[in-house]
Formats: sequence, C-alpha cells, structure tokens
Amino acid sequence: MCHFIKKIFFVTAFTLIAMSACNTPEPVYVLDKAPLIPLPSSVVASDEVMPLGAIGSIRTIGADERLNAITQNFINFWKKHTQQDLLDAVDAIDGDGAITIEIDKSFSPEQEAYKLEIASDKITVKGKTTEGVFRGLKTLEQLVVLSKLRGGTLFLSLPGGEITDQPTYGYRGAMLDVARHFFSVADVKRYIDLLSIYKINFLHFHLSDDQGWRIEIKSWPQLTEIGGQTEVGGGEGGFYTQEDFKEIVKYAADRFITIVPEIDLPGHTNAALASYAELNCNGKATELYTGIEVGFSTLCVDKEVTYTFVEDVIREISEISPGPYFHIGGDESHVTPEKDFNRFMSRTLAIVKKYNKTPMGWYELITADIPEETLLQYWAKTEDFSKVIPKKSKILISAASYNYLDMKYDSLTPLGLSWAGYLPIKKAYDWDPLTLVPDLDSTQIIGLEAPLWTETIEDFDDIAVMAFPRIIGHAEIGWTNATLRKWEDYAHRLSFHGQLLEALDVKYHPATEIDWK
Ligand code: TNX
Repeated sequence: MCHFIKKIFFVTAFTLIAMSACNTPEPVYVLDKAPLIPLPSSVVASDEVMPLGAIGSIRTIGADERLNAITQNFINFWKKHTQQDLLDAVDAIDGDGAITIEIDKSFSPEQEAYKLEIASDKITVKGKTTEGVFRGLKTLEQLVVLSKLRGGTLFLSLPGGEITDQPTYGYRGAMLDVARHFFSVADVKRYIDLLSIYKINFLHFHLSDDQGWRIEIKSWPQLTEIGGQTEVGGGEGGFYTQEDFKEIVKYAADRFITIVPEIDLPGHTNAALASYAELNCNGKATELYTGIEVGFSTLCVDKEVTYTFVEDVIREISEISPGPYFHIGGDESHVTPEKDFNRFMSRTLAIVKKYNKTPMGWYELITADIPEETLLQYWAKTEDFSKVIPKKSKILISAASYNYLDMKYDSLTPLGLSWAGYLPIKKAYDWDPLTLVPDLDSTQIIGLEAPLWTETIEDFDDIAVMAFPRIIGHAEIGWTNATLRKWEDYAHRLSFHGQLLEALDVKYHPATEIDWK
C-alpha cells in the first residue's frame, strides 16, 4: 500500500496524500450503489476495497482468438483510465494482483451471462463464452469510468463485491438509416463504440431507400454510381464499398455486435429504379429523389429481371454478412398491389433462405406466405398488428411511438419528425415490450430495436443528440428484467451518464426530466 501511495505522491496534491496516509483509499461508490446501466441482475457489495495499484496483470483462462483481441482492448482501456500498465500474463496461475478472464463452459446455460468479482487484490470476470466475458468487461469499464468521473484525482480504488448478470432479451438492437442521409465508416464505428458501452448486440443497417443506394453491388455497379450519388436535400450522398462494409462488420464483431443488412423491397426502391431502366415496368429510369415522401416506388414484380436483380443483391450482401439475418424491408409498399406484393415476397424470401439467411422484414410481410422462422419487425400502431398474432413468427418490437429515435423529444426539438408523437425520455424507458402489444404470445418476442430514420439527421452530432440518452434506456429495457426496472431509479442512474457522454465528446439531449450531474 505504501508503495502505491508513493507512486501517486508526485502526481497528486500534497493534501490528498496527507488525507490518505497509508490507509486504503475509499472507493467513490459502494458497488450496489454504482449507477450502472443496464442495471445488472444481481449486485452484492462487500466491504473489500480494491486499490487500483493492486492490479498489475491480466491473465486469461480458456483463451481463444476473439478473447485475445478483447484482452488487448481492455489493456488499452486500463492504461488510459488508470495510467497503469497491465502485463498480459496468459499462462499465469496465481490470480492475486491480476484481472482474471475465465471462460468456463459450465458456468451458465446463458450465452451472454457473466460474473464479475472485485476483491481487495484481484478482479475476476467469468462467462460461459467470450461474449459473456465481454459483457462483464463492459460492466467493469463502466464502473471505472463512472468512478473516475465522479472522483477525479480521488479515484484510487474500486468497490468490492460480486455482480452476476444476464440479459432478458437476446436481441437488443439499434437501426441506422444510411439511405436518407449517408454516414461515413468513421461515424458508424463511433456509433458502434457507444452502443457497445450499453450492451447493444445488433446493428441493423437500412442500406437502401428512395433517396439512396448505399452498398456496392459488383454485378449491378450503377446502383451506387447513380443511386448512391445523392441524399435527402440534394447533398452528395455516398456508399460503402464491399471492403468498407466488411470493415464495419469486423469492427462490430470485435464488440459483439452483429450487423443486419437491410435492402428495402419492393417499395422504397427509387434509387435502384433510377439506376437501372429495366427494373421499371415501363422500361424508363426514374429521376433521383431527394424529398422525404414515402410509398411511391415499386420494383416491377412481373419482370424476370427483377428476380435476377434481387438474387444478385441478396447473394453479394450475404457473402459479406456473417450474421444470421437478411432484412428485406417490405414496409409501405403502397403502389404495389397486394397480390403482387405477396407473390414478390414469397419468391424473395425463398432467395434469402437459399443463401442461408433467416429472413427478416417489417411486419407488412404478414400478408404474404412467409417461412415460419421469418423475424417480423413491429413498428406500426398496435391495432394493425393483431393480424400478425395467428402466425408463429418471431417478433422484434420497434414501436414507432416508443422506440423511434427520430421522433422529437418534445415540441422544441429542432430535429426529427413527430408523426408517431413526441418521445420524451421517460416515455421511451417506462414500458414493457411484453405488454405493449395486446394478445402477443410472450415467447414470440425476441427483443427490441431502436431505429433512427435520418430524413432530418445530417451528421454525427445529429445522430447523437437524437439517440442519446433514449437508446441507453432501450438498452436497459432489453437487458434488465422488467421487475427490476423503476423509472426513478433509472433516472437517478442516468443522471451520471451525461458526464460519461461529455467525456466522449458525444452530444446528448439534456432533458430537464433528469437532474444531470
Ligand atoms: C416510416 S417505419 C418508415 C420510414 C420512415 C419513418 C420516419 C417504417 C418501416 N418506415 O420509411 O423513414 O417512418 O419516421
């Protein structure tokens, strides 16, 4: 301990040293009062205290390739926030003075479950899988950052105790519309980093719409050469090359986030119809579109070339998408007659299956004859959705009036839309996916997703101010059991996360509902 104090002597004020003397420094929080989000399933505080200087190495038990990458990221994190080096001690047997990361296959039946133990001279993170361990390290990181932000130079120790934790839902998603406005690879990576702090595990990419086609398709190059060249408001647009897309997929995978690609069909296709004349029933290319109306475009369902196009697109994107899902859109196809829509969807869903992906689509798909495993994304008003109930399909909840991050917070919000009403922070948090839609069988619901449509969103600051803090609440809904969630408690914990976002230079909506610290 005295060695530890000596170490900080030269960097901290003399008064601080006098205060601490050679006693163990007090942690900033007791473990069960730390404002962690999502709230873990169980937190038991002990009276042990772990001085930061007690830890000198990180050792892994049951390591694999993915764990090595995670360990390296964690070493960098620790250095940045505690100024201390961690030795990577792969084969070390003694856990004292170390952070131990352990994969234990018999630990829990639950893929993402973990246990985090903090004792006076060691920290252990255990999980059944590397993914579980990763979620546990994220909890530890949050504890470090929150302690540091509150304690400043007084942050010298972590509180002891044990956290055992696992998610309520296996799908905790965000969606980014890169079609209405295009966002760079760097912006997407930044969003992924922020989502991973809160244990989000799916990022759905809305890659095509009337205003833009955003992913390179090698067999149909004009999709991006023509269809990628503009966006809402007439800006220059852009697109991801397949290499860019692979880079994003990998970056997300290193943070245990699965990318879900969406190509919206057969409506929302003006960018494709402007790129290739033959996709139109009249054989004439449309004009590029930079407005924000919906529901006016459709592929030509009767032409065989349409299915060649659809298959090429699904094949090329599936080849670079390791995740299980392929989202084929299906929303607001207002100018496709219902029988044509259904015929088109049956063929398209079969193509998705041919490339070994689980089909996913907006709930309007329900009129078609869909494979039972199709994942349906609910977004519209509850009344409409009763049509879905008889089917055995799995449901992802993305209710416009609760989940849509493009809805304004209130009448003063400069960005966003309001067709589904305003969505203040409390409303976005204080609901339960299980009871939102009447008559839905709870076993059908696989989770929730928060879409950010970008008709009015032009840059990263715009993304951030609409997503934060509402998506933090969605992350908690997805992770934490409804019986443990209370608005007042959440609002209190959230009040400490404004500082966390500021430290990352992330703009957020400073709602007056929250007593920001
Ligand atoms: C509806 S919800 C849409 C999008 C718009 C969004 C704007 C859904 C599946 N489609 O095309 O961008 O509203 O809030």
